[in-house]
Amino acid sequence: MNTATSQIAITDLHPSPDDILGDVLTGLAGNPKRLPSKYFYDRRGSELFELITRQPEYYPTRVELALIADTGREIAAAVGPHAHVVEYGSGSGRKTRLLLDALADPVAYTPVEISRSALLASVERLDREFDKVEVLPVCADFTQPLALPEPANPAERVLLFFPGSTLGNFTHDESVRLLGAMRETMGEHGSALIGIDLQKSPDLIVAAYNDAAGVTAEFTLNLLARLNREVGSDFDLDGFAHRAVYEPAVGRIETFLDSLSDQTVRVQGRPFAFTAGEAMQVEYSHKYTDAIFDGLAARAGLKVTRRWNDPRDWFGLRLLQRI
Ligand code: AVJ
Repeated sequence: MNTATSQIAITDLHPSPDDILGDVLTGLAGNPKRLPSKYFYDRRGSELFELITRQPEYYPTRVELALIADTGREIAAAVGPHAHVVEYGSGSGRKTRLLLDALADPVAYTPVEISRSALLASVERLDREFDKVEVLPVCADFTQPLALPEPANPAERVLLFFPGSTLGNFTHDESVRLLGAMRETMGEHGSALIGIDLQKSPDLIVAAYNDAAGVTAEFTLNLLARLNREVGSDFDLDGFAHRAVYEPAVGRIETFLDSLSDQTVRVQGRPFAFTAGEAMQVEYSHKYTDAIFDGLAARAGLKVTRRWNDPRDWFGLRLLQRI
């Protein structure tokens, strides 16, 4: 179904709304307690994430932007002309702009995003900047396979774009399911360009998730503020502390909110007891080696056909096709 908003039509695939209360109750009932990181991105959370990308310690965004700028010609040659570019999630648009500028005559651009407001905010500027690219936003859950809208000028191929190492927030099993959904959506001759944060010196990784200005800590704690508003919980934001550690054996950042005292949190009357020092797990950010990433791709029926890294091998872009 199409909903006209200014001049851009949104294809609304009616994703089932997030069951935020159910997810919170399930997560708090677990041992250890957990909260899903997908709920970080309310309005303030998205603002704080943008601020994180400007912290000196948070290298992924800067390095990936430079990598796309430096390898744009090679990416364009590998992808081929007349692509329908489909972006998973809608970011600030900076990476999209670089990619669309580099590609040979892209015919259409489709951001896929579960939040209608984030979707609209991301497309209006791009639509004005690229008058030869048809903008066809889709409101959908990108972890599921999806039917893409048909551009007015037929595309020769689909290019799925999943930057930011957002894949890293998913466990390996979840990633295989997501890559499998991408395989369905890309079609027989399609491909996917995925940004992955690479394993490197743990000090660099730990610093990126513990910036000196405390923006990441505020970002993590904002989850509690959001839940207090949206599910009627009574988390005391001064009663918890952000802690992000790198586990080299599994290759991931694990972020926790640690309870600073014995305390009881109520969610719509239901009590959840925290002991002093108890860690509630709130986010994973997986870091990859080629062996790990290629293995996930293979389990999803995909192969890596091109790889580009920045000069220090901090961050990579991978082009995937069906096996
Ligand atoms: C937006 C998911 C890629 O995991 O690096 C940044 C989110 N969390 N600092 C990441 C995040 C803490 C970010 N991603």
